[in-house]
Amino acid sequence: MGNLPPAVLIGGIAGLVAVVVLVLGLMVRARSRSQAWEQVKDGGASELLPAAPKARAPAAPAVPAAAAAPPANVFGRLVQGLSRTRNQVVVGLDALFRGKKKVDEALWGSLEELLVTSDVGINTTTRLLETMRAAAAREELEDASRLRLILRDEVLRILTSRAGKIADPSATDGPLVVMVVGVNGAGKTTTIGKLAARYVAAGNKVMIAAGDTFRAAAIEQVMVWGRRAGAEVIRNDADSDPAAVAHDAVTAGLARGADVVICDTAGRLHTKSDLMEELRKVHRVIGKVQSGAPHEVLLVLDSTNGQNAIAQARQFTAAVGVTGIALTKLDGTARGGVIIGIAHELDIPVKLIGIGEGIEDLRDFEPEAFVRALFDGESESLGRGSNSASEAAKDVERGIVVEDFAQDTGTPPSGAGTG
Ligand SMILES: Nc1nc2c(ncn2[C@@H]2O[C@H](COP(=O)(O)OP(=O)(O)OP(=O)(O)O)[C@@H](O)[C@H]2O)c(=O)[nH]1
Ligand SMILES: [Mg+2]
Repeated sequence: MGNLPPAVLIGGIAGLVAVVVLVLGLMVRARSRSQAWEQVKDGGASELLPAAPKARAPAAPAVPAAAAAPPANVFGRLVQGLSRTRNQVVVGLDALFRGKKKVDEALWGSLEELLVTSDVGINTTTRLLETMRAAAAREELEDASRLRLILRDEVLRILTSRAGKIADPSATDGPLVVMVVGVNGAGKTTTIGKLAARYVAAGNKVMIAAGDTFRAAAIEQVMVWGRRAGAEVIRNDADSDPAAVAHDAVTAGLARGADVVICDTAGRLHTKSDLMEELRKVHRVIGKVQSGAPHEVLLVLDSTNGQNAIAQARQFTAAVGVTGIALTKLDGTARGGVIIGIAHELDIPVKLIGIGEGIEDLRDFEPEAFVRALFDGESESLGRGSNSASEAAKDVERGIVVEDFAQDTGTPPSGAGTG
C-alpha cells in the first residue's frame, strides 16, 4: 500500500467514506419509515397517508367565529346554562330522595314545596304530584328514589307535548316573516340577532326591521346585531311609526327576494292596552303587505320573571296570536322550572331557549336534551347547521335606509348584546 501513488490513495479513501455514508443514510431512512408506519398503525401522525384536501376557506364568514364553535361542546353549554336551575331542582330532589327514604306525607309535602319554589307553578306542581302519587300507589312504592325517575318522565312528557320548531323559510311563499314581541328587556333584540345569525348560517338572505323606534339606541343595537349576524337592517328615524318600519321591511323583503324578515318591536307592558293596540296595528300592516304574514309571532319571555311569564303569554296571545315562545336567560336563573309550567298551562309551543348573551346561545327547544341536561347532565353533541355567507345587497330602495351587513366579515363590535 505504501507503494501506491498519493492520488490513488486519496481516491480510495474518499470512495470508502462515500460507501459508508450511503449505507448509514439508507439505515436511517429505513428506521424513520418504520417509526412513521408504527404511528400510522397506532392512529397517530399521518405522514405516510395521502394529504387530506385542504378545507376551502369560507368566502365570507358572516357569523363571528364563536357561532361556529364545534358541536362537541354544544350539550356541555346547555348543561352549563341550566346549572342554576339544576342546582335548585335536581340537587334539591336528590337531597330529598337520598338514602332509603320512605314515601310518606312528609315527603310529598317537601316535594311540593321544592317544585313550587322552583317556579314550576302551583297548577303544574299539583298535576305532577297527582301523577307521581298515582304511580307510587300503582307500583306500591316503598323506596322514594324511584320517584325521581317518575318525575323525570312526567316532566319530559309535559315538555314534549308542547315542543315545536321555529318556522322554516322554505315552507313559505315569499319571505318568512317573524314578528318578535315581549315586555321590556325580555331579550327580544338579542334573540333576533341570534336567530338572524342562524338563518344566515343556513344560507338564507335575512332582513331585520328595526321596529323599536321608541327606546333610545334601540336602532343602533339592531344594527350591531345585523352586522354580527350578516343580515340587512331596515330602519327609519327614531320616533317614527313602528308599523311603517314593518311595512317597509316586508315590502323590501318581497322586492329583494329575502328568505326571512324579522321584525323587532319595542318592549311593552302586557297590561297597557294602548301599547298592545299598537302591536295589533303592526301585525295588521304586515298582513296587508304580505298575505298570511307574519307567519311566526315569537313571544320572548324572560325566565327570570318566573310565573309572571305565563300572565304575559296570555295577554300577548290575546293581542297578536303568539305562535311560539323563546324563553331567554335560562343561564342566569334558578327559575328555569317555569318552562314546565309554561308547557303545561299554555297552548303555545316553546320553540327556542336562550342560554347566554353570545350569538351562538340560542337553541331549538328539544325536550329530550333539556331534560337530560337538567336531570342527568350527560355529555353529547346537539350541533347543527354550518355557516355560510349571506347574499350581498347592493342598493337602497324606496327611500328607506337599508343597512347591509351581509358582506361584513369583521369581528363583532364590542358592546353588542347589551340592552
Ligand atoms: N344571560 C343572558 N342574557 C340575555 C339572554 N338574552 C338576552 N339577554 C340580555 O338581556 C338584556 C336585554 O336584552 P335585549 O335583547 O335588549 O332585550 P329587549 O327585549 O330587546 O329589550 P327592550 O327592547 O328594551 O324591550 C341584554 O343585556 C341581553 O344581553 C340570555 O339568553 N341569557
Ligand atoms: Mg329591544
